[in-house]
Amino acid sequence: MTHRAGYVNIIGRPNVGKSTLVNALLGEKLVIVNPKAQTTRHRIIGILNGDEYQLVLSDTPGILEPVYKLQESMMHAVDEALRDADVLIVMVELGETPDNSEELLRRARRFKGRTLVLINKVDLGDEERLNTAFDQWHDAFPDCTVLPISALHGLHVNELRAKLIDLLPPHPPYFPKDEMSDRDMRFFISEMIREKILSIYKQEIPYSAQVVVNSFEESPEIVKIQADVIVMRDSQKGIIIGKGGGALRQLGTEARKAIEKFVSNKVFLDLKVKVDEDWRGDDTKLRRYGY
Ligand SMILES: Nc1nc2c(ncn2[C@@H]2O[C@H](COP(=O)(O)OP(=O)(O)OP(=O)(O)O)[C@@H](O)[C@H]2O)c(=O)[nH]1
Ligand SMILES: [Mg+2]
Repeated sequence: MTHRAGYVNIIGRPNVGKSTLVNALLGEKLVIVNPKAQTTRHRIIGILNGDEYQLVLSDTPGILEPVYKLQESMMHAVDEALRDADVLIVMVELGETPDNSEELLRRARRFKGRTLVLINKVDLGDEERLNTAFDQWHDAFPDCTVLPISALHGLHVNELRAKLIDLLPPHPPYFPKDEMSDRDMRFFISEMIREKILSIYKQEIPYSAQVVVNSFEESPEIVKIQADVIVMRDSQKGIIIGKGGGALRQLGTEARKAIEKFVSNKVFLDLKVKVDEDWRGDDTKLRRYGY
């Protein structure tokens, strides 16, 4: 049999469940997920390997009107995913209408290949709402398949995976067949720490913070990690640390537990908090941090 491989790239507004779907299709938690919008900041590739196929999934940041430079870089990641997709998944959530998703429509319509429109979070509505959504999205994308799913509850995810594998063109693998992502361990560790920042801190803090893993030393007994949490202002540093260091301790403990699960080993995590003024508005700084 000929080998099949291709890029299935997922775009959609913030918080509709793109990253949840990537994890569900992979059958493993690779990318971070959070109820707050703008969780994903990069294009992240997740790879599903079979004997005769390689499904390359791209998770992307949610589509928005960029206000600061970091968000501009996030939209570049979306546009890059539009350029190399074999199959495009346009993900929307129940309740979202084509009228309030202009930016998404504009981008999706630029793509000329096979497009699937997924209506996610159908577990949150009844049949009537789903029918309305189905009609609206079908009208907006008359030539595309529209499918209802629940990425979180696994509804129609197996059927979708089979369909995507079916759509892959004949092609040799793009990545070594034992790889699950294009990103390295340090990236995923920094993301796990950022995920805890998203869940522990309120308001602007998660949007002003980023994480750099400076060292990662692995031995059979323990993994030693040193990472910096970088914020934009002194006042934010104070909030990250918290009264008597309590918030930072909580962050360190929760992040360490998540990383231990990921690396299946004991972890010693040393977290420092630093200020790098307006890092998310400065091109040079963004590049240095990998955006
Ligand atoms: N009820 C319900 N919630 C879901 C479903 N899929 C995802 N969610 C939730 O929606 C929230 C956002 O999920 P993410 O996967 O982080 O969304 P995203 O599109 O990657 O978001 P950004 O990275 O911010 O663009 C999380 O709280 C998920 O648990 C679903 O099928 N049903
Ligand atoms: Mg995401």
